[in-house]
Amino acid sequence: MATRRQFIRISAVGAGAVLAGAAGFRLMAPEPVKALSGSAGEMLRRIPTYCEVCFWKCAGWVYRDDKGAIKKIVGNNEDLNCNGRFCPRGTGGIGMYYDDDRLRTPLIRTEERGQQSFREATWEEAFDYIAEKIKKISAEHGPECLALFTHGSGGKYFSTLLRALGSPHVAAPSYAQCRGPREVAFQGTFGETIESPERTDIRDTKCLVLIGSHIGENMHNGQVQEMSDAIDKGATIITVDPRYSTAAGKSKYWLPIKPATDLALLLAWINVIINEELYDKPYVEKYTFGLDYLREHVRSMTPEWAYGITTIDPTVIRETAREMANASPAVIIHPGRHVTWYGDDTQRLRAVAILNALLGSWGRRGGFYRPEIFELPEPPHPPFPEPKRSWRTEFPDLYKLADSVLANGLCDATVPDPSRHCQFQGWIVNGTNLIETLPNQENTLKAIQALQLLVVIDTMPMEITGWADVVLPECTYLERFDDIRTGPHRKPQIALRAPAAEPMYNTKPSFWMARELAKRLGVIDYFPFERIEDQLDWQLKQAGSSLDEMMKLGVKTFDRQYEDLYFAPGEDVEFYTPTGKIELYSTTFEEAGFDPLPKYTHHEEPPPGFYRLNYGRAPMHTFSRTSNNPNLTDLMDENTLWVNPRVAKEWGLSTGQYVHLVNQDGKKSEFPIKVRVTERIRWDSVYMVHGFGHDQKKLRRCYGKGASDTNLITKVLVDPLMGGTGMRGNFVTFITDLSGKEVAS
Ligand SMILES: Nc1nc2c(c(=O)[nH]1)N[C@H]1C(S)=C(S)[C@@H](COP(=O)(O)OP(=O)(O)OC[C@H]3O[C@@H](n4cnc5c(=O)[nH]c(N)nc54)[C@H](O)[C@@H]3O)O[C@H]1N2
Ligand SMILES: Nc1nc2c(c(=O)[nH]1)N[C@H]1C(S)=C(S)[C@@H](COP(=O)(O)OP(=O)(O)OC[C@H]3O[C@@H](n4cnc5c(=O)[nH]c(N)nc54)[C@H](O)[C@@H]3O)O[C@H]1N2
Ligand code: SF4
Ligand SMILES: [Mo]
Repeated sequence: MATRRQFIRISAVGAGAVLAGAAGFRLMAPEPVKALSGSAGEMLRRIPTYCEVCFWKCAGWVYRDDKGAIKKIVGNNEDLNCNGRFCPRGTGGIGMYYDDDRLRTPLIRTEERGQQSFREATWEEAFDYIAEKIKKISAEHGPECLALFTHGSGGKYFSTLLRALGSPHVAAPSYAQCRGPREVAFQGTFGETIESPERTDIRDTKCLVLIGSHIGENMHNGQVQEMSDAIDKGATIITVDPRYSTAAGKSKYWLPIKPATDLALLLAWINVIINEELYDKPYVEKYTFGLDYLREHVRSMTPEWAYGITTIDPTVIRETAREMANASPAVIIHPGRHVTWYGDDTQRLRAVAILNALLGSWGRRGGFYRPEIFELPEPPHPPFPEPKRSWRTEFPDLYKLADSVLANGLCDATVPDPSRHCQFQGWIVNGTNLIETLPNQENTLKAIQALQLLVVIDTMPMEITGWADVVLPECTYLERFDDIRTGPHRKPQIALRAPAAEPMYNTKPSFWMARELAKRLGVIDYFPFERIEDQLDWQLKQAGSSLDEMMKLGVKTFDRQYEDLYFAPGEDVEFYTPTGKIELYSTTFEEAGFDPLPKYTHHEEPPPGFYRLNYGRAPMHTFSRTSNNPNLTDLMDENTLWVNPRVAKEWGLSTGQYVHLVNQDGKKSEFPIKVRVTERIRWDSVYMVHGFGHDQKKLRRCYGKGASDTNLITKVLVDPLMGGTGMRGNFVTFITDLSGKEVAS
């Protein structure tokens, strides 16, 4: 675009999209047909899938009737991620297919007399447009100036496309906006990462410590089930959270910590465990490096010291430390998942890792097991060209411990800066609503304005699509094949996703889109199979299965190939760290110029009259991807603002009343939010569920419902070790005087 991009509400587009039978698309016969009685006695057939409503990827069966209508979706009993049970979001996933606000046909941005709008386009037009722009960018700036942002299954194929073109820049928000710090911290300590699903052996644990990890609202399926089983078997749950979460309600101890002070609590626990000699001595002696340094480091970090910082009673700190030690080694100090909070997150998670190491839980039953993953061969293709530059070239001294591309890093490297040689020119965005996902929306928009090309592949007209030059409508996960799921677990397992219906409207799967672009860009060799079915069949046959077999089974479990699930007594274990030991003292961190032992640093506190903005998950929604889902909006259609009664009294707020919020930088919420007065949140914070407050009118069910936390996250506390974006350093206050027209509902 020569001119500045205008945000386009997709409602401007006529509704004349074609309902096309996609050429070349063939539904696999669901063989053998598992018959099941429908409500009117009709026969239903089942097709295997794995869920795309969140990234736990539970495997299940989709049932459709004789006329091809999708009726329901249930868990696959053999699946290790879900054990036959879907969560409410997964069950409601059918709503993604039936949502009549879905994207229907490719769109291209056009401009007439200064007014931009989308015009409906054919797939050929859309691909030609994109290919021409990509060729131009590659010729003028190098292919490295192309970036892919992706979250979800189809990203795999666009990643192949980008790497074939010569760009290494593939980023997922699930790293720098989510679990990156924990992976870096555990890698530095144990030489291995946690990954997803987490290797936590919750089902056999005797003590589970949750630090800002709210399993129960965080509905990651297998974990929730295992936690409930552990509780039934008498496990102690200790929850550290400024909010009385669902998990806190199931806990023996709830520690309502002052936000941003967790590192002090962790260090005090380490202090108690070392001083009272509660650690697993043979384990620590055999497997770890640096106990003496650690002992010296935490010497003054007593529970009394931590009390002054965290507001947690020293007696409780000692008691909970002893609870953990009593359960050792069947204890888990949970590494958490969305851990980008205050910018010292990697160090906080180092303390978590150290605590687990002292208690001997890594590699032990009821602690952390050794997962195995099924290695499925990739389809043969030429080697990827060696990129000449990477984002690292532009930021050589920053984020040295980052082991993945940073989504925010790519965004920063797109904002024009005369001191940089390489500036990103083209973005492909697949399955991530960057406007709501990356903190500091102003920065995201600055980057977007500097692009020559923005392609968005999505199923819904989300905020990000409004900024695209080309929108490519993907069919939902219920209408397509995708890569075989191979995630890590107690046993290696694979799962198939097959289409249960033909793509609605003029929508297509990512595999097909990426391949069509590859044809036009001269890199078709990287996509040796024309049809994804044939690729999957080839891959499965290499592994001793086949597409036919997987259509019948849905999931297939294999025997473990390598080590046992847990360390054998006295086993010699080589850890993938520089010392070959579990590093209580991290030589990797030291080498990179960072603290080898975690230090507590004080974080800014809310100014008078302001409250820390805290946010999290609701059991029936996933970020913004479900907020328009008809089945799930029935369960929850807006978020609320949790306010402590003391604060409510001071401000004269009552439950049900709408307020606006304004943050420390004067940024105001776009839509008002309903107050919920509750003791379940500390007086220094307010809380809301992430994923609401959409400003795309075409999202008819969720437009203007509730507030967006991202709107108010203008301050970002970046982790100097790996670039994670801490988002919990924002403070808000209330605007109670609403002019009636602002209230959305
Ligand atoms: N303010 C704030 N920011 C956050 C968080 C927070 O809690 N608060 N959480 C952070 C965390 S932990 C994470 S993991 C990230 C998650 O960030 P994202 O993964 O970006 O999450 P969503 O907002 O759900 O965006 C998913 C997008 O994918 C689209 N989509 C759904 N299904 C498909 C499909 O089959 N194909 C395609 N092509 N698109 C599809 C949806 O319509 C939506 O636009 O956000 C991070 N950012
Ligand atoms: N239903 C549902 N489940 C999901 C998702 C979803 O969208 N919906 N998303 C999935 C994804 S990608 C992720 S990453 C996970 C995220 O889930 P989690 O990692 O469990 O955590 P958050 O969503 O960040 O929840 C934050 C919790 O931390 C607390 N908290 C806030 N500040 C502090 C603090 O300073 N100290 C302490 N100790 N606690 C604090 C909050 O009160 C809240 O309870 O959930 C996964 N599961
Ligand atoms: S946890 Fe729920 S939403 Fe996530 S994959 Fe499993 S069933 Fe789907
Ligand atoms: Mo996440």
